[in-house]
This record gives sequence, structure tokens and C-alpha cells, in this order.
Amino acid sequence: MRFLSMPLIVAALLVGCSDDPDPTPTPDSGTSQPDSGTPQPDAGNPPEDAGTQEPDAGVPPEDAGTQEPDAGVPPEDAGTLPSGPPVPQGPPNVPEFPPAFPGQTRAPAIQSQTQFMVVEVTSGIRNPWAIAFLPDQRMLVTEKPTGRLYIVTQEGVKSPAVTGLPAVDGRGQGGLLDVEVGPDYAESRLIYWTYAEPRQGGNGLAVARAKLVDGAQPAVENVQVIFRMMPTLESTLHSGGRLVFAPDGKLFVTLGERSILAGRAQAQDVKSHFGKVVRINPDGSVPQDNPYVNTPEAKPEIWSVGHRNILSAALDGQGRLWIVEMGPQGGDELNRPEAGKDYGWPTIGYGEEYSGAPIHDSPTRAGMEQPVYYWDPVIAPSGMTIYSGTLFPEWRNDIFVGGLAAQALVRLMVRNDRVVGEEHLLLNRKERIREVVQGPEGALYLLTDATNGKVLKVLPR
Ligand SMILES: [Ca+2]
Repeated sequence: MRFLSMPLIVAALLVGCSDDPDPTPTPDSGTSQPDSGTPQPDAGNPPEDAGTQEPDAGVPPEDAGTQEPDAGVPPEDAGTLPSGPPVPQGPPNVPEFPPAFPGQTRAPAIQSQTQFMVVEVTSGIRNPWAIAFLPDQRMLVTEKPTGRLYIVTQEGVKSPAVTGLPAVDGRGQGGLLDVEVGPDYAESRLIYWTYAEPRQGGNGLAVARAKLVDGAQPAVENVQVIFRMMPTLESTLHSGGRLVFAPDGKLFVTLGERSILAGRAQAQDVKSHFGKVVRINPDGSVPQDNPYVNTPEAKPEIWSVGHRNILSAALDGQGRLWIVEMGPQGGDELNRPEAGKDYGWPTIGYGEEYSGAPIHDSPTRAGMEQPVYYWDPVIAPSGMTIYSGTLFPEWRNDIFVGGLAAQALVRLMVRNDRVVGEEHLLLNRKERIREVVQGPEGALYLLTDATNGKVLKVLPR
């Protein structure tokens, strides 16, 4: 059943979308129903399932050494990489697809030794989506469905909504999404944000920047739209929308493929922005070293292709971009997008439709990149940071990802660009984690995805 011809794949895609023009196929619906249909990560998982995806068989000899610790591993870790069963979770949705290399999924479960506490900074923000820090440690916080932007102090005092932002299409997964403080903010006062822009004939993700005018009634001035995802399409799903400034000042923008078939089919098409990571200058112009600037008809902003919906993105200690893609059922992916490479969606992947229908005839293909790691069942990832602070020495260089369906802060230990351990933190809170950001002092700041959304701070105890 898994090995379909291409016409059958297209037929399956059509069937999957024909009955509902506006499906919500991922657990990342904009509605906040923390308890409905969300898999309990530790429920119903018989112990005998714990090792079912241990990828011992058929490992190519050239992969045999991939989990050796590199030179940067602290001495206490050398030779003692995690081993044992993975994080408790349900059985895989697509057991027919084995991982391409050892450790590509279900890495050994790890447990933080550091004691920490969670402080509630504030609440009452409706489905907040992103945090960015001003130089004085106040936070810009976006409110997704309403399009409002707030400034929140460390004491939890929320400003009136910042005035002057353009209207958003707040339906579904649209609205006001990410926000970043410009690298030159001290001089320019420029902030950058992403939003679902209402347009003639539909909507599309846009990136705007403006000067922030601080004060009792904050405002933005001189709003400039510096990027518009094209084409315009009527969909309330899969906009992507994370912003990451690279160390060289270039701006990465992560984009989704709109979920509906008309959009999904464009994820590997360089004439469309759908399902891409793009890279622009802060004024929206195109860097001339982008990979498709000389390809006829290609969108010159494109950095990498073949993505589904990217709601998690962050830089590592070397300044390299990492992302986590919201996958189909059983197919969330960690990738490290490089210029001009194809990450496979919708041709290859490890998941299936939420209806259970197959999507791919294989999880691998020559010329398409394998994910560094994948989750089956999914965590529904949103928000990401790679820890570089001093408050949690144990967590340095670990990847943190918010889990919506997982209702967890997901921690990945990485060695040699491979995941060697996984931990799900904050499970007792049973909250959908939308955003994770490292604060200036090295604490982790989180947003919960709920009608009464919270700003949380994770500190050593
Ligand atoms: Ca992929």
C-alpha cells in the first residue's frame, strides 16, 4: 500500500483535499483546545514498543561512526553518549518507512540534571505567537488572531497595543506571527514582523518593518512591506512565518506551502515562494549570492526548497540556520537548510495524511535531502532556540523546540550535527508550547498557545 506510482500519489492528494477546501490537517489549528484529541505522550505506550524503531538492521558501514563524540564534547560526555529507550510515545504511524540512518528518529531519552523552575510572567494574551527582546529586556509579544503587538515588562506589565500595524487576515493559522528586533535597533529603532496579509483574491505571508516609537502609547512609524510571499492564494493554513537574522545581517524568512493541493504542489517549484526558506537583505532587496538569482523565472529570494510548514527556526553557535518543519501525520522534521538544496516535500517524507492515506512512495530519493531527525508520532513543532547562555551550562548547544501537540518543551542533544538524545520537559503543565526564545540573561522564555495565553520564564532553581 505504501509504494504508489506517481499518478496514484496525485490521486491520493486530490482525495485528501477534495472534500474540504479549508482542512486543518495538522494539530496546529489556531484554536486552543489543549485537551481535545491531543495525544498523551506517555499514555498507552506498552514497554515492548519502546525499542521498535531501533535502526540496527541494514545500517550502511559508512554511517557506523556517526554518533562518535566530536572534539567539542565536554570530557564528562566523552564515550558516554545517551543510550536506551526513546521518550515514551505512541507507536509510529508509518512503520513501513525505516529511518535512513541510526538515530534519525527516537533518539534515547535523556533527563536534565539541572533543577529549574517555571515563572509565569504574564497571561491574558490571546494565542500569542512570538517574543523578541528590546535592549532593556522588555519583550515584544505578538497576538496572532487579533494582529496586536504588545510590549511586556519583566514584571509582566503589558502595554496598550502598539498602533500603526497593518491589518492582518487573522483566520486559522494566519494573523500576526513573528517579530524581531533589527540588528541595528540601537540606531534605527527598526522592528520586523510577519503576518498573513489580506489581499485581493486571498492572502499571503508578508514581512514588514517599521520604526518603533516607544512610550505610554507605543506606535510604529514608516511601515514598509519588504517581502510578499507569492502567489496570492485563498488559504488559512501553512503560512510559515519565522524570521531569523543571520550573523552577516541577512534575513531568513520561513514559508509554508498553504496546505491545500494547489499550494502543496508548488513546494519544490522555484517559480513559487511556497514551501521555501527565503533570504533577503533587511530592506527587502535580494542578496546577489542567493542560489537561484541566475535561474530563469525562479524567485530570486529562495534559499532552499521542498519544505512543508516551518514554524521553528534558529541559529546555532556557528551561525548556521536550523529549522523544524510541521509535518504530516508522523513526519515532523529537523533540517539544516543549505543554499539551493531540496528538502523533499511533498515528494519524499516519513509521514502520511491525517486521514491515514499515503503521501509518499518512499522516504528517500537521490538529489533530495534527508532530515537530520524526524518525529513519528509528531510533536507539532513551533518556536526554537539553540541554547548559548550561561544560566544552564548543561543545556549549552542543545536545541529547544516548542511542542503544540506534544504539550512539551522538547530538548534535543546534538553531536556532529546528529541528534543523540531527546527530552520532553514541562509535560506536567499540559500546555501547548508555541514559542521558545533565550532571553538576554540566559533564561528560556515560552509562550503557551491558548485563548488565555501566557508568557513563561524557565530559570535555574
Ligand atoms: Ca523533508
